[in-house]
Amino acid sequence: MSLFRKNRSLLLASAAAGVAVAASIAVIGTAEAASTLGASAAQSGRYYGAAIAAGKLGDATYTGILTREFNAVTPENEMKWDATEPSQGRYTFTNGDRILNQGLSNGSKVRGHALLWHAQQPGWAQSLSGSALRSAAINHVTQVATHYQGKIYAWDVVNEAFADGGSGARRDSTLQRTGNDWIEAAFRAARAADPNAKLCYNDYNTDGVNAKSTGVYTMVKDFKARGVPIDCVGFQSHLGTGIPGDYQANLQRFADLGVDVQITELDVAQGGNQAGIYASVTRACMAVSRCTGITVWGIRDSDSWRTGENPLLFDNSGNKKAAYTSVLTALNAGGSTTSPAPSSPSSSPSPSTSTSPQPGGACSASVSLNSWNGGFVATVRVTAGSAPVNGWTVGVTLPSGSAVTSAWSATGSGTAGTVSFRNVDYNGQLAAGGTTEFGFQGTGAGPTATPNCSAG
Ligand code: 9MR
Repeated sequence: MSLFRKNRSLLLASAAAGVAVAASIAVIGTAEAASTLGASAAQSGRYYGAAIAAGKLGDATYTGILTREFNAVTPENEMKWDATEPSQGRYTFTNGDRILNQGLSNGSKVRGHALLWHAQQPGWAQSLSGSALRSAAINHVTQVATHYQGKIYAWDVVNEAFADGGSGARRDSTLQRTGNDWIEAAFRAARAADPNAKLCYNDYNTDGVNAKSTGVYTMVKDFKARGVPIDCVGFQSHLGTGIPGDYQANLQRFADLGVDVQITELDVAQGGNQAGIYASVTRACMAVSRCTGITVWGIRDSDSWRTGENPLLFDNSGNKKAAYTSVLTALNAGGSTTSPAPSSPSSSPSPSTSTSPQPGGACSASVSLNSWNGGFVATVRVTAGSAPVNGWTVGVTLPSGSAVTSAWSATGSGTAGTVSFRNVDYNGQLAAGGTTEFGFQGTGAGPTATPNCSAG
C-alpha cells in the first residue's frame, strides 16, 4: 500500500517539475508492478488465495503454481463436517492439517471452510434433529475451531443458510429447524474456541443486491446491533457469463455495517468475457477498503468442480490464461487501503499474549502464541508510537532448543536465540498509532519474553 502511494506521489512530483511524464510512468509502472497474484494483492494489504485439495499436493505443477502465486489457501473439502467428524465424537484432521501446514509453511493465510453447512454432513448427523442435532453441531464447532485455534485467519462458521429466490428467508434445513438462533449459537461457540480467527458468514447468489443478499444483510446488521460475534461476510461469486452491476455496491453496503468482506469461491464461466469479469471482481474488491482478499475456487481449469466450464485462471497444463493477466493488472493498479480498526473479538484472552509498552519508543510489539507439543505459531503485532514509523525491526528471543522455520510479512534474520524480523516493502510505513502484523512458525517452544521493537 505504502509503496504504491509513495510512487504515485513521486509521479506527481515529476509531473509538477515538468520532467518527461510519459517516461516516468513507464519506469515507475514497471518498477512497482508485482509479478504474482499474492505479492500484488499484498501491496494493498490484501491476500489472493486458492481453494486446494490435499490429494493434489503431490502434483508438482499444482504446488508449483500454488506456492508461486497465492498467499492464502482454503481447503476445498478437508475441513467440512463429513471430513472432520466422520463418526460422532471421532475427529480426523489429517487432511485438514495437510492443507493448514501447506499454507502456513508458505507464509499464507488459511481460511477455514466450513464449520456448519446443511450439505456434506456425515451420515450420523443427517439422522439427528432437534436438541440432539443442536448440541452435536455446537460441539462440532467447538472441537474443530479448538483444534485449529490460533492458526486460521478466517472461518466460514456457517455456510449457505439462506434460501434462493425472492423470500430473503432462511433455508429450510434440519439445522434451521433446531431454532432460528442456531447461527448465532455457532458464531458464539467459534469465538469462544478461537478468539483470534475472523468469523465469517458465507453464501452464494449474494453477489449483487437482491432478496437473498438483503436477507443476509439484515442478519448481519442484527448481529452487530446485538453483539453477536461476526467479523466478515464471504461472497462466493460462482459467476456465469455476467456480473451484477451493483457487485461493488453490495460489498460496500456490508462493509458499512462494520464487517470485512471477502470474495471466497470465485470462478467465472469461460463462455463470455471471462477476463473482463475477473477484472471487474478484482477492481470491486480493490475499491472497497474492507475487502480483505479474494479466493479462487481451484487452480487449473482441470481442478475445478465446474467440469467443462474452464472457469479458473490457469489452463489444464498450468499456463496463465488471459483472465490471469487481467487480475494481475487490476491488482497492480492498487486500490482503497484504509485499514479498518482491528476487530477485538474476544472477551477471553488469546492463548498467551505479552505486550511491551516501550516507553518513549517509536514502536512496540506484542506477540500472540499458539503452541503445541513440539511447535508453535507466533503472531506479532507491531504498533507505531505517537509518530509515524518508516521501517521497523522486531527482536524476539527464543528459548534454547527452539528454531524459526518460516516467517510471513517480515524478513527474519537468524533462526535461534535472538532472532530479528525486519518489515517487508508493503508494511514498513505505519501512521502514528498504526499497526501491522507479521508471523513466524517454529519448532520447540515459542518465545516467552516480550519482543522489542525499534523504528527506522
Ligand atoms: O468444490 C467442492 C466439491 O469438490 C465438492 O464435491 C462439493 C460438495 O458439495 O463442494 C464443493 O465446494 C462448494 C463449497 O464447499 C461451498 N460452496 C459451493 C462450492 C461448490 O459446490
